[in-house]
Amino acid sequence: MYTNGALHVYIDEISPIHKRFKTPQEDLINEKAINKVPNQHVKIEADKIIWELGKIRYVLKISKFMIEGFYGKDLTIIANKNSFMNFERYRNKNVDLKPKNQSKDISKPIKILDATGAYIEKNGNLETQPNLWNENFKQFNDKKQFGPSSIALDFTFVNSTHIFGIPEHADSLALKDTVKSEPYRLYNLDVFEYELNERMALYGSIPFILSRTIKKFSSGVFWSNPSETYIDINSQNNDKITHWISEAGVLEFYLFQDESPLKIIESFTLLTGPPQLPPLFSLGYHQSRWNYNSEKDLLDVADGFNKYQIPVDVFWLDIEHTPERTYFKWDYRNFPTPTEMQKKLESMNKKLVTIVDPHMKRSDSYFVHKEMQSKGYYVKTDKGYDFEGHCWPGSSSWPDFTRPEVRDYWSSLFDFSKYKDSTEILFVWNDMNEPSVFSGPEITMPKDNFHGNYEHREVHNIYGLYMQRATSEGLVKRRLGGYRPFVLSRAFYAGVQKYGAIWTGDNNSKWSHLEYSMPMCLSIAVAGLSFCGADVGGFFGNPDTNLLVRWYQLGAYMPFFRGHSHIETRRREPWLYNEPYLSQIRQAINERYSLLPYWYTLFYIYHIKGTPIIRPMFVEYPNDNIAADLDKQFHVGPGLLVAGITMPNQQEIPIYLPEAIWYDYHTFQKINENGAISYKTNENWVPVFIKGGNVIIRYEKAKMSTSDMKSDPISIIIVLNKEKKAKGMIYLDDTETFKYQSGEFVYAEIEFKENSIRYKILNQMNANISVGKITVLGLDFVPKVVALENSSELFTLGYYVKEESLIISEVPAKISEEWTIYLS
Ligand code: NBV
Repeated sequence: MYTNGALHVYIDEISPIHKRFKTPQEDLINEKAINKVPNQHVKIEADKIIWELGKIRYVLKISKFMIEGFYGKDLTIIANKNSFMNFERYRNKNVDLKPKNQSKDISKPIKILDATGAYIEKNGNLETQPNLWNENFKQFNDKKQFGPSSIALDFTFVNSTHIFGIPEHADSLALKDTVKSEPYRLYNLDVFEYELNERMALYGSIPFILSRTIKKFSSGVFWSNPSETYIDINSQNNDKITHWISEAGVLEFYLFQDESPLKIIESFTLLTGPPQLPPLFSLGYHQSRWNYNSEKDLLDVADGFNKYQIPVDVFWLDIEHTPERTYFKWDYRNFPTPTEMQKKLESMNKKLVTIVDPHMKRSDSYFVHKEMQSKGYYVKTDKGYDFEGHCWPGSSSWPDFTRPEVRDYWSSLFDFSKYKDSTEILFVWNDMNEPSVFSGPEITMPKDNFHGNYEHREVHNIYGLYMQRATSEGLVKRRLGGYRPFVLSRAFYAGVQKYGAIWTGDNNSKWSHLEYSMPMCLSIAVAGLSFCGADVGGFFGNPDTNLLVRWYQLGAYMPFFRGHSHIETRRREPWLYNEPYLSQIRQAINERYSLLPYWYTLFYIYHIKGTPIIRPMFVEYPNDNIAADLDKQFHVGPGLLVAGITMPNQQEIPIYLPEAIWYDYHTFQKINENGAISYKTNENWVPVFIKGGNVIIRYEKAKMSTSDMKSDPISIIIVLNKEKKAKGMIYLDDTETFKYQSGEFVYAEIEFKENSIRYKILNQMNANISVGKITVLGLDFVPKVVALENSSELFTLGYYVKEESLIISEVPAKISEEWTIYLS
């Protein structure tokens, strides 16, 4: 048991015929975030082992192998209550099944030892049991060289109203019963034009479930297994019974119990983290398309953003920028001077992202292929040859990212000397890393391929994570450890928050896909990764202007904000649309840029505490039964509530505002109702509310990129709650290096109470950034004097009162100094 309240359970065969794959502890678990509880917290009784820490207790009943988790007196989670535990031991083909001294008469039942080690009676010819040692699927044959090796277990969430997690599925946030439908499947796949409202597998997998109970406390389970996994869900009485079945690997899981869902998300996020603190530019707007066709095309687009005064930080180049999809190289016919192109972008304070996929073209003139081939770094077939499959470049092979030496080699490819014409402003996008293999079963890698001694089936879901990790390490190494990386990945697994962002893949230009981008990213955020977004506008198809504008407005409130589209779609640069659409898109992006100080601070808190940035309603309001069902509105940090507009021409939308004081973020109007309300929409924005008790920090004016704004004054909006109090944080650093790790950052608390605003520094750095305008909403008196006190003097400030807000326009204070403002 760990001091964060988690119980780690790991079961393997004692002397197996083959060693099973167990994700190396150091690859998955942040040893620094956890400590084992000392021995005095562990008691051993006759048939029991008990672990106890504060309110959290786990009891293992040894003979039944059943673990009960208690929070105080309440039972919250039970492992193996239904005895679904299954551990198919490796066996030699036909040997265990051949009964000794038994009649050869196959019409009589015979006793056999099954793979779980139990004797069972069976009829028939056992040597021809179908699919155990060989399975055909369409034109594919899975050799299953090691035979069956599945594992299974049930977890019962006691008194649970809802369970959440196990992304990635294009489905509701709350998980559904699967009694009458397919189970949830976790198997990283490149799915063409995925359907909504489905439990089928998508690009990423995080085997983590969180339960919401009738009371406030909560429990969770992390099933640490990267092989194909199915989860069945059955609600019975007040419980949710989940049955987990994985095809291979060891039986390893972590149980969690804590006082709230938020705490469990934090524990899981740190356990498999910590989340990366991204460079600030990556929180800006990203403009992408498959493909910007040439240097000129890309630079024209960059100029367009300037000309039309639309902020953007990053331009993206998809597969067509390479010669025949050989990554780390440029198609010099269309991109003759990539370094010059990047210099121009740099002079505009912009960045570039290029795509680097895992399929390596098998061509003798491709240096990466030659090196990987000669070093033996590719995934192998069962015969020990390099696996060859078909993908974008034609015949391809795939690096075995599960091996540390292959990851080291891969990361060395990002060195400026190897990745020719890449510069310091170039960052990376890892697509197709499920991995997608056009010629493979289900468009992925055959399960009977080999990674060292392990079959691909054992490591499938973690392959993409290892690739993103190697890429991210490469970006750090190329600048000698000084600068933070940015890597977007399509495939993911538990722990992805350490390496970068993900997006929801190839969505469609439909209102329903805009709608599902919310539950999809929220579910991923519950499972530890907040840095998520969907292709704004939809990847396939052409959105009409109404849909595109609404998507920008919502996308601006998603952690990863990128417009992207398929090669066959019409161009979508914002200025290709008439007014008012162009202005509306600009306004949405401006809104994102003005809130960057708030976003960046949330990312810092996420980085140190694991607190999710986008939060489902049930996380913020664990006791509110209505909130538990909502997934089309969500919190960004504690202070903002955002609702997507998911249908065309909606004049009013239903919104649920839990008990609190709320203000409309755009108009600063107080909302005089609570509960389920119908809210009048505005064509210029989606509804955003500020919750009383919070402080929102922002820039008054958006500029053309994050770096153009990083020294600008920061305005403070204080929204009082019923007690006339509010609190918020601010975090600032140099936005791109690792110097914050040695203390070079400002972290401060802004608190309103007893009619004064106190700015208290928790960590200091010299930063010449001023405090901008201060707005206080919800004051119940008009002050006669407003005075500011800093370390040396006390002076009065000018202010005015407008409707219900007090505004102090000029505040002679700095973000890096302590000060207090008194209202009297
Ligand atoms: O590299 C091309 C696309 C990319 O634009 C998209 O974002 C990825 O999800 N890629 C998939 C491959 C082909 C998609 C049909």
